Amino acid sequence: PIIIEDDRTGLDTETIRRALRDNLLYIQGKLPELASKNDLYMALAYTIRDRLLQRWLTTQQTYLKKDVRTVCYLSAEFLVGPHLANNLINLGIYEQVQKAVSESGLKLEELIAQEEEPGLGNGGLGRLAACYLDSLSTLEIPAIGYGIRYEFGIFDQEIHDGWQVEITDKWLQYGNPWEIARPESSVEVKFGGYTESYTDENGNYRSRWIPDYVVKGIPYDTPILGYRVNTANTMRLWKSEACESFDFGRFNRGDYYGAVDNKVHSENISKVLYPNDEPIQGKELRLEQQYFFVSCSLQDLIRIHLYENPSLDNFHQKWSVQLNDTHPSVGVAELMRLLIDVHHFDWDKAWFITQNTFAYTNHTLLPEALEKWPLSIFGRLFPRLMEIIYEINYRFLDKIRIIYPHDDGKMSRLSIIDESGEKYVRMAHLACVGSQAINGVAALHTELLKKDVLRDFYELFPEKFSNKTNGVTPRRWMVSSNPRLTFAITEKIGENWIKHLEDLRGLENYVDDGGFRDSWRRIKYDIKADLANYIDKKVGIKVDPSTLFDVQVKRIHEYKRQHLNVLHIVTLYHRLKNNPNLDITPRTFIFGGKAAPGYFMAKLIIKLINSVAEVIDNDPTIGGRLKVVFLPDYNVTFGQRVYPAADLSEQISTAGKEASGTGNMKFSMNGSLTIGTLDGANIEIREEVGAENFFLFGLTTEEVYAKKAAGYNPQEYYYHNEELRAVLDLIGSGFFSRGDSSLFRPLVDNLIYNDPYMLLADYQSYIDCQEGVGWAYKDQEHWSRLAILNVARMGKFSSDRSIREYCEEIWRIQPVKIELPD
Ligand code: 26Q
Repeated sequence: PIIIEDDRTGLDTETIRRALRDNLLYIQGKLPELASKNDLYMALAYTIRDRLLQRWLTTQQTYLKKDVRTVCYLSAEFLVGPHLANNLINLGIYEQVQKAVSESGLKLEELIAQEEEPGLGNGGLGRLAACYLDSLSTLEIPAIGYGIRYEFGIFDQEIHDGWQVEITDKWLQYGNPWEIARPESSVEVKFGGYTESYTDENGNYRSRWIPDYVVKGIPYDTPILGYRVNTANTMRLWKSEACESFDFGRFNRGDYYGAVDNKVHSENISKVLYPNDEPIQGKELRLEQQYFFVSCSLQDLIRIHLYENPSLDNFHQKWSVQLNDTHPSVGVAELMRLLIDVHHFDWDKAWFITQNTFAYTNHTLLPEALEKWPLSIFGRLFPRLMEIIYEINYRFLDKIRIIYPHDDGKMSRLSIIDESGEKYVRMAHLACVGSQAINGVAALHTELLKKDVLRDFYELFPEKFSNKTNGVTPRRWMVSSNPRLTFAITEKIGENWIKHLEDLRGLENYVDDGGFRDSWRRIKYDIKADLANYIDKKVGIKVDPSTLFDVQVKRIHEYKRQHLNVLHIVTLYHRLKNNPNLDITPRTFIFGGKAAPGYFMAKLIIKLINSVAEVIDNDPTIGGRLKVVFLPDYNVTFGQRVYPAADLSEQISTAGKEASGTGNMKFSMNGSLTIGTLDGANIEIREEVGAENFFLFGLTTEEVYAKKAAGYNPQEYYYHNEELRAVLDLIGSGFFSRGDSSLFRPLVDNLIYNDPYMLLADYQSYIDCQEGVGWAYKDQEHWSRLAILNVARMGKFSSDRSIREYCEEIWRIQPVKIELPD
């Protein structure tokens, strides 16, 4: 019998070929001869989406039928990256599609490159949420990710004359084939106005919120398919719209602009992602964004819950809601409001449900990066939530008074309201009080939380605290981004490691295999050559793939110390100028990263990198031994290109400042070695790969604290270290800025006179360590061994491991198998 597969679900090459032609004609409206690359991409994307839909709908139906316990991940950011390649890999149809596409005269890789990535996040925190969605689906855990469908994501970065220029990210301009709008599930969110109390028909006192305006939230759903399973969970992002497109009351009164104003403001809420990766003071719209998506999401959960359950009494038994940092922590007050005002629970029962529903992940140690909102703004936007927060705080402090009698310091330190000056709502305190679990994102980070930032809360409820070291998904960060390495590994140890990353251990058996090391090196070289071509195309700089590729890609921040890397580069340059025949290991320094648009020092660091790059590139005495490249517009797509091509990964933050870092894991998984401080997850990476396979330098957290306490004076280093002084003076003199000695003055002066991130204290240790790196690289056989061992020992850093820990220790949720109907 001839079996003809369905055009929407069939996975063989012939069916996919037919489906592609069909979608090109009927969705894009194009004949093959006139189709653009983007038309073909869209046709392919729809072809793949069709193949996700059956799995997605079956998954959702199974969840409903079985009434499962579900985790709900609330995050203001989801930096998912391009979908196409990952969906092909997870479906297991990459080769079939490759063949099917070839008849269009294009390569699959070109179509994959056509996809515009959704930049709905700033950096680590948003990307972590995306890795977690991948692992949740792969582990067959019932889950839903809720966030904001920003019309404009993180800005595109251009470099003009060495400076960062921000360009609007128009990711939706050609349409988004991966999402489905669900206007029938819209919800309404209140803002402003006032509260009043009333007596209901049963004689109960109640409060109600009479808002100033109401905004509509429309959900847009994207399927997140797991690796080689049928589970496809949902990422549900909310778009804001005005409730009525015109306010006819106002319109008829002749207030045309007033009528349109409301519409404009409502639509602004989901308009743009704030491009800051730390809180910004008092930006009202940001707070509206947070409440908007949290209220939409909780109302949505309640609606789903009541579809299957007679009441909300068991809400906490069916849902575990994870707060990705404090950005959604207003949810604690909002769930209380919904339970009390809308569903008529009494306080104690509502509080019990709320506390048992939420869990909170902290992602920062910088005290200045703890989110707080002026009471004046908070109370005006959410008058009813303000009352509820006061009540939560009142009852909380009542207990504290009993535990710590006469300790006013304790009371004011723990209070949800900061009353030390202008009054603020402390979002981390609200999250801690309203959650059943609190976690940090790396072992050191969690320890420091307990000792420092959240110390009083730890003393109060130690049982709530635990560590959940971050992880990243090997599907995107190895299989999809590094197919050559994936093939080489799988050839030796099979493909189980893709779902069980600990199995990479099996590679240790091949470190002594010279042939394997040889092919390992060849693969790395080829990938570096590809990157070299890309660099030439993008910025017109020729780099040599046989040089050591020394890479630092991440947001630009003083605590991440990209400028310490620059000090090393200038040191080498200075040495070569003094001694042109010096034997050094030729290096290519590659930087990438965006600066928050208002962060002057970060932008100056970008300018410095580009200025140093230009001078070195034009200096014939260097003869290509040093190259510096700043690649504009670092994003997920570029990350996938650069991690596999790196020899050396720069993880050089001041100890105690980087909560975890996740780029550190992506590099190491792709066979690059790390130079790093004892900070965040670096510590655990070093523990896993072995001290002898990690380039360690710098002060420890304790030493940083001790030095600060003893009165750190960077000038001592400046005056006592001749080479350091020469380097700083060179930068300060205008040598890299066409003689303009004022350009980098703020940066240099800040280091000499202030140096909050202790670059000068770590300088010599870093330089010496880098010298060791240079020597080690000269012994290629040795280097290859270290690289292979790094990959072999990265099992711990799969986000699958992180998610298993969350499931077992925080969410108490188990996998649910999804069976497709035949
Ligand atoms: C908050 C309020 C107002 C405006 C912006 C923000 C905001 C937005 C983004 C605050 C912080 C962020 C992002 C923080 C972040 O990315 N943190 C990183 O999280 C990673 C995942 O846990 C860690 O690996 C990094 O160490 C940490 O810096």
